[in-house]
This record gives sequence, C-alpha cells and structure tokens, in this order.
Amino acid sequence: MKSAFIAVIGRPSSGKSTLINRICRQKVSIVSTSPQTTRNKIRAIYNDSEGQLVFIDTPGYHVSDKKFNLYLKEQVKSALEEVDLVLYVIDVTRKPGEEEGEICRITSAFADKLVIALNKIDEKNNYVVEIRKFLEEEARTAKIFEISGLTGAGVGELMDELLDIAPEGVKFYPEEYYTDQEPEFRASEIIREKAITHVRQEIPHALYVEISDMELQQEGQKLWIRAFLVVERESQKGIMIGRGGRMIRTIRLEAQEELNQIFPYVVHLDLRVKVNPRWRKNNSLLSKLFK
Ligand SMILES: Nc1nc2c(ncn2[C@@H]2O[C@H](COP(=O)(O)OP(=O)(O)O)[C@@H](O)[C@H]2O)c(=O)[nH]1
Ligand SMILES: [Mg+2]
Repeated sequence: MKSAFIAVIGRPSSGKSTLINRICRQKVSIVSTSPQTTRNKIRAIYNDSEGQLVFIDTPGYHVSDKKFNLYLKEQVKSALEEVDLVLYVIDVTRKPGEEEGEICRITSAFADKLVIALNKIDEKNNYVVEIRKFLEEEARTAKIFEISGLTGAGVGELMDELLDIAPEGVKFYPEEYYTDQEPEFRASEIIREKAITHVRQEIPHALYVEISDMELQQEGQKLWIRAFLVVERESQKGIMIGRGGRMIRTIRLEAQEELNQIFPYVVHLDLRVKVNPRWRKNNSLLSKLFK
C-alpha cells in the first residue's frame, strides 16, 4: 500500500487548487481568477486500490515583504517540511519569473522528491519551451509532466508517477474521506469564493469570512449558518451590500446552493457584512485565520 503527503506549490494562480479538485473529484479547495485565493494549507485526499495520497494545497508563492504575504510564505515553507513528495505546478502561459527561481532554490533541498507539472497545456499560447530550458538549469533532476488541471489531460500519467514514487505505508485517513477540513472552515471558504467572484481589485484581499453561528435545527434536518463578510472599509461594505442589497443577496444565494450540495442538511444561510479596519495588520487574527 502506497501512502504519502504531497505538498502542492507554485506561483499564485498557477492552477494548484483546480488540479487538486480534479484529482480528488471534489470541490475541496476554492478557485478564482484572483491571485491568493488559497490562504491556508488545505488537505485533499485521493484514494484508490494502490494507496492514499494526501495533497496539501498551499497559498501561492509570491515574492513580496508585506506581512500578509509573509504569512502565506510561512505556510508554504512549513508545508514542505511535513511532506514525502513535492508537486510543483507551473503555469505555462506565463514566462518563468523571479518566483520560479526562488521556488527552485527552496525545493532544491527536496530534489529527490520533486515532481513538476507544466499546467494549462490546453492554452495554445504558452512558454513551454522557455520553461523547459529554465528548468534544465534550475531543477535538472526533477521529473516533468505536461498537464491541464482544467481538462484533465496528462493528469493520469502524473498520478501514476506520484503513486510509483510514493513510499509504502498505511492510510492516514478513512477511505471515504476527501478532506479533513472542519465544516465551519469549509462553509467560510465557499462563502468567500462566491464573494470574491463578484468583486474586483483590492476587495478579494481585504475580505475574510467569519462564521458566528452554526446550528442544527428541526431535529437535525436543517443547518442554520450565520456568517459575516468582513471587509476593511465602509466603502467596501457598501460595495458588498450592493444597490438595494442585491450583491449580498446574490452571494448569499450562490453560497447557500453550494453549501446545500456539500452538507447533508437543508442549509439556511444568514449573511451580513461588517467592517474590521486594518485586520490584515492584526497578528492574532492573522494567526487564527491562517492556522
Ligand atoms: N486554461 C486553463 N486554466 C486553468 C487551468 N487550471 C487552472 N486554471 C485557471 O487559473 C485560475 C487560477 O486557478 P487556481 O486553481 O485558483 O490557482 P491557484 O492559485 O494555483 O490555486 C482560475 O481562473 C482557473 O480556472 C488549466 O489547466 N487550464
Ligand atoms: Mg489556490
């Protein structure tokens, strides 16, 4: 029986969460066009007759010194230390940049357990040739696969390799598990995904979701959730509520629909907006949100 923890790393928006959701055939990790959607190490569990692979989705590695980004980088570094294998996802639609160099430096200590996925191979305009040349210098020993997390192309071959090089071991989780996230965290992530798809620019980064209550009602048939979209400024609160409350209503209904698919209850979501000024400078809140 094969069994491994695999850290999935790469630049923001390279397609890590999309790939993990495809591998596990479940929406485990939220996805959006906005960079740094993933803020926590999210575990996604793949099971088959050969064994169990536990993928750790990580926030994108982005070169910057801001406190918010430092937390994200810490998440990546601690993920690397915990794992058996490292899956490095590269977006072939972008030229290799400063981040690529830095990731190669960090992963050089893990070279014998590194697998590289050149992702978004479905896109016609790509830098596959340039990236391969870059990797020949920076990560010579790594195995490289061309894949698309979106269409599934090449993902089977990648999985065969990961199962092949994974160590022998026992299962860490029961076979029916595909994630180990707490229900409260999953609910907050789904609500955050719906919210960030409707707003632009700085708001996705200025937003977090607080679940203030989760309660089973009607003899365990109904799950009642009260949540807050928390933003940094009054002006952002106005945008999240929208004219006549239309924006918050749309987000609430979209989130409620998906929560209904995920949880085995009829979900009722009560969603509100509030302001928490400068929360991204608040260390104790950051360590709670990014735990
Ligand atoms: N064309 C194409 N787009 C993709 C692919 N994988 C992900 N994307 C898109 O890239 C964006 C970022 O994806 P996401 O999984 O959130 O990236 P992450 O930040 O690395 O987790 C989203 O708009 C995805 O739909 C792929 O294989 N092909
Ligand atoms: Mg992600």
